[in-house]
Order: sequence, then structure tokens, then C-alpha cells
Amino acid sequence: MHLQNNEQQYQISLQAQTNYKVIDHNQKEQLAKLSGQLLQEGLRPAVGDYVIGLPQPDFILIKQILPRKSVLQRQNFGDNQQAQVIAANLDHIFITMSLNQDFNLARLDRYLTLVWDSGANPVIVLTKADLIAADLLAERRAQVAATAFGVPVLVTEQDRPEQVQTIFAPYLTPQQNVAFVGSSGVGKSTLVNLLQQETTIKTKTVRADDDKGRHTTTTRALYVLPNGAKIIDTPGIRSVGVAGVSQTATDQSFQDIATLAQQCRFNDCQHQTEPGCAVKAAIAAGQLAPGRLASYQKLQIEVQYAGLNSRQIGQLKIERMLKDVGGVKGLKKTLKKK
Ligand SMILES: Nc1nc2c(ncn2[C@@H]2O[C@H](COP(=O)(O)OP(=O)(O)OP(=O)(O)O)[C@@H](O)[C@H]2O)c(=O)[nH]1
Ligand SMILES: [Mg+2]
Ligand SMILES: [Zn+2]
Repeated sequence: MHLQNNEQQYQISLQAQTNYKVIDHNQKEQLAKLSGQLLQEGLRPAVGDYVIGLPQPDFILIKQILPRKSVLQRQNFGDNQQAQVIAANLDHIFITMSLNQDFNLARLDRYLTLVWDSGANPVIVLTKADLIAADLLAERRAQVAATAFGVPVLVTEQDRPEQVQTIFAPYLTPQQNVAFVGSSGVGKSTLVNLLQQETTIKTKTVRADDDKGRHTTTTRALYVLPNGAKIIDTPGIRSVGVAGVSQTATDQSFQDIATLAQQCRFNDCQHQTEPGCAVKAAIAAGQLAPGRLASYQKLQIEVQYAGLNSRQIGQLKIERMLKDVGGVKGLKKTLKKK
């Protein structure tokens, strides 16, 4: 990196649509704008990005985005199929899920895949422990441990701020960048407030009827702790698209299936009707929950659709359907019989 004139290094601390804020090395926050060249090249920094900026009278002109050491992104299932960068340069990502209504192991798998693919380390945070009975808490902890091999699991309650500060402390050392992700209403902003020891972020009660959040947080913003650790709060994600993540990342969050699959007779075994399938055998023997294979296959299909346009996806779906009836020939036979 080579700084010219008055250029300085900053870190993006807030992004709301096309509005940015940056912090300098003294953690002073200022408004920032993208240079014409970045705009032209279609380059957009994300919260957590380190950038080179030039101070202007009342804002910082962002001229360059420095290489990222990790990048958390999800696929947008729109026509443009563009990956959406959520945050950059994270060391740890807290996958936040409430222990009551939001608890969902299949969704946890998707988040794990996203995080492994980002290059950051996942930590699972199970919130609202006060809202469930002790035996259910134990059961859910065990389920999470079985789903997420070796990933640290933290359990939190908003009314125990000191406990929250203690269990997060190892991840919040100076120079660390961390982020909270998860559904709306699970308590991400509540935790960021507790860790900052001040209520800077607005939180809102979940809906009484279905316990869903109200999408209270709408910007991605970075908060600096007194020791220099940085915490990014993100808006609740409506659906976790995993298209675009690599096969290695999916395998990493399904290590049980990946390991079994090495013993399948066929290298390209889809674990459906193939003979000598070790995955099916493990399910039959009660060693693997059938739900594991189902979420794995669902994820595989999504990953496969990644990067295809809607016409290609349509084609792939038709091919899948045809395969079930034995190809085009089979389909014709089926139709004739009717
Ligand atoms: N009982 C209980 N309620 C909690 C806990 N943590 C958070 N809440 C409540 O859950 C509601 C939603 O919390 P938020 O922190 O706004 O949730 P969020 O994940 O930031 O939601 P979005 O910003 O919409 O993505 C608030 O009313 C919190 O007080 C907890 O440990 N126990
Ligand atoms: Mg929030
Ligand atoms: Zn198999």
C-alpha cells in the first residue's frame, strides 16, 4: 500500500444503500463518499473493508478498497444473480439463533456453509435461554453440537450482561473484527448493546403472535469497543441463500455425510438409489438422522443452481423431473399409458 499526499487508511463503519461512514485510526467516524472511479468500476466497499481515502472539507473521498482477508456474502436470487457482500475482513462470525421459536438446525447448516465459505470462523450463539426449560435447553445444545462439529457454542440471556461479556471476551481482543448474523428478532442488536455496555442500537420486541422479528436494524454498522475490538451488527436476514458457495464449504458443514460418502461404491454417488451407498446404509443402521441427508441434498441443489440464469435453472429442473420417470423416453411411455 502506498499513500499519497493526504491519503489515509480508513475502515468502513456504516453502509446504508449508497451512504457510507468510515473510521480513522483514532476511531473517529466521518461521512464518506465513493470516488468517481470506484463508481465507474462498479466497486462497492462493505462494512469492515479497509480503504484508502482522501479527506475533503466535510467528508472522506474513498479512492481504493484494500484486499479483503475474508468476505461474508450471500447470493441475491434476482435476475442479476449478484452476490451481496454483507461484511468484510471478519475474524469471527456469530451465527445467532434464538433457543425458542427461531431454533432451526437446517437453517443453522446454511449459515455455517456461508460462514465457512467467507474465510472467517463461525461461532454459534444461542439466545433467549431464559425462554425455554432447562431440559429443552440441554436437548437443543446437544443437537447443535451434533450439527456443528467443533464449532464453539455460546448460550446467552439478555438479563445476564456480565455473563455475556465474559463468554464473548475471548473473541473481542484488540484488532479483531466480528459480526452478528441471523434472523430478525433473535437479539443481535441486544447483544451488541450489552457488549458495548451502552444502549446505542435500537431494539424492538418481537411480534406477539408468531415471535418473528420486525426487521428493526436496517443498516450494517460497526461499533468499536474501548479495547479496539470491532463489532458489526447486521439486519436480520430473511432467507439464507447459499448459491455460489463452494462445494468444499458445503462439505465442511456436512462433514458426517462427506466422510460417509467416501465409502460409497460410486465416486459420484448422489445417495439416492445407488447400490453400495454408505450414507443410506448409515441411515438404515440408525447412525445418521435422515433429516441430515435431506438438508444436505437441498443445499446441494441450491449450490448447483448457483450462477445459472432462470432459463438454465428451468432446464435443470426439467431434467431432474425427467430423470425421475426415466428420461424423455420414459416420459413418453408414461404419457402413452394415460
Ligand atoms: N427474553 C429474552 N428476550 C430477548 C433476549 N435477547 C433479545 N431479546 C428481545 O428480543 C427482541 C428483539 O431483539 P433485537 O436485539 O432487536 O433483535 P435483532 O436480532 O437485532 O433483530 P433485527 O434488528 O430485526 O434483525 C427485543 O425485544 C429484545 O429485548 C433474551 O436473551 N431473552
Ligand atoms: Mg437488530
Ligand atoms: Zn452414497
